[in-house]
Amino acid sequence: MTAISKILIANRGEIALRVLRACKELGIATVAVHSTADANAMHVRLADESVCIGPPPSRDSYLNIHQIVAACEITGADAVHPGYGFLSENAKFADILDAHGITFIGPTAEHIRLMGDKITAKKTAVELGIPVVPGSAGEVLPENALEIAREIGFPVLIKATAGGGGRGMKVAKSEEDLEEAVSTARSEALAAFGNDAVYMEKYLGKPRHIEVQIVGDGAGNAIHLGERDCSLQRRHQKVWEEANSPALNVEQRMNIGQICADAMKKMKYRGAGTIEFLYENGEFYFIEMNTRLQVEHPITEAITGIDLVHEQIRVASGAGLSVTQDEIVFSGHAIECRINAEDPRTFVPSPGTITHFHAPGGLGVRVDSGAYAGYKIPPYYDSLIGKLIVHGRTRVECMMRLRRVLDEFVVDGIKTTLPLFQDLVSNQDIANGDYDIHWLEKYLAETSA
Ligand code: MV4
Repeated sequence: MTAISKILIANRGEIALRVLRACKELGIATVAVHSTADANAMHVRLADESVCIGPPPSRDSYLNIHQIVAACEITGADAVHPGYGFLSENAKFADILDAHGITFIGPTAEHIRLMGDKITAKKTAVELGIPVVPGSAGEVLPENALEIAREIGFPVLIKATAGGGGRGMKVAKSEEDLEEAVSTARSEALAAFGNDAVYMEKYLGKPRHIEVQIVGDGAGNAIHLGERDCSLQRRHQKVWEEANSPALNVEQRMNIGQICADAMKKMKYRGAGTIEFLYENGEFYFIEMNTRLQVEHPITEAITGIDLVHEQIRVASGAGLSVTQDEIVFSGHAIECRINAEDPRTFVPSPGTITHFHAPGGLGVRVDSGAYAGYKIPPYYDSLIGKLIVHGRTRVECMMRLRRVLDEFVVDGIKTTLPLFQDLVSNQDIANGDYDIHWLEKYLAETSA
């Protein structure tokens, strides 16, 4: 056991606040770090201490490892929670903290590296008994591409091994497209990640994106907390997420969950993680694993009653998980809407000052946000200003509650994605749970003026 008494939160916005709340409930002191642009942010005001770590650009502040380690030394923080994004999946950061005797609240650097390389991640998944998308055994070189593609069968998808989140992906519908798809994927991968290695998969045409939440204790015990359906995305940005997936029954949920938990036990995974699948015609196909807490974790918390940040802190300190798989009860349905400071149709960012702000309330409603009336959204960071999470005993109740809650939510002075959710909550396909990963982009194209 390495007791944790003070946590530095290496993040900003709603997730910094989210982590801070968990620390307070556990009686752990908190240190906020912030850029000069965030001096008036809620995460800074609510933390026990704060340290300014640099100018507005992320690379000079929230991504500046030297400044963050210095802030730990100055304040005597014995652990760092990285939130999501920024340094949350940076293995070098985990190594550096380790070298300084500071606990990284997350997986081992080795596991972050393993899953960061998508070819290695897929090989590991196969070894651990997780079903994967049929594809190349490893890296695909231009001279071997045609032979491998013929084996897999067209259409195929070329992906960057250093990629993830959709960057550097190219579809080849037939042999004629292949050479160009491979060469553009390689040059885009090189430009984006400094690594031109690519691999190949069977292209799935109309899948859903379903991901399984797991937590491991690092000593061979692990649990799953069911799945989330994150199919409603635009340009690889999730917009609306739900737990459970409208597409799965209890048996399917417990089956895929058990496969993931068993895999995490085998690798002695420590921390929270998400195993991402494409789901088509009743089959799951692993694509990637995220070795961090995800934005949409609150919908899992809503249906399980388990605080995932509490669990992360427990396992980082060696205290183990607070629950066994048998004790986890899945209850009802939850939906998250990401409230972005963006035009609700074009998604063009809309930074500026929030003039009025009123968050909805009532049974089954959670709002995670650092926004307030008078808050000036800086233009330097992502546009997520809050998350609305609604829970109901059934999906129908959840949707009815969401409709009510969206009418109550007031954010004035800037554009937000709230009007989009008012449209979606009244849509028949959404009501039926009848959507795949392409649904939202098609809907936006069809309904644009
Ligand atoms: C795929 C796919 C179809 N077939 N892989 C996009 C992001 C990255 N995490 C994986 N992605 C995809 N991989 C195969 N073999 C389609 C996508 C994809 C996608 C996946 C999840 C959510 C939204 C998406 C939007 C477009 C493409």
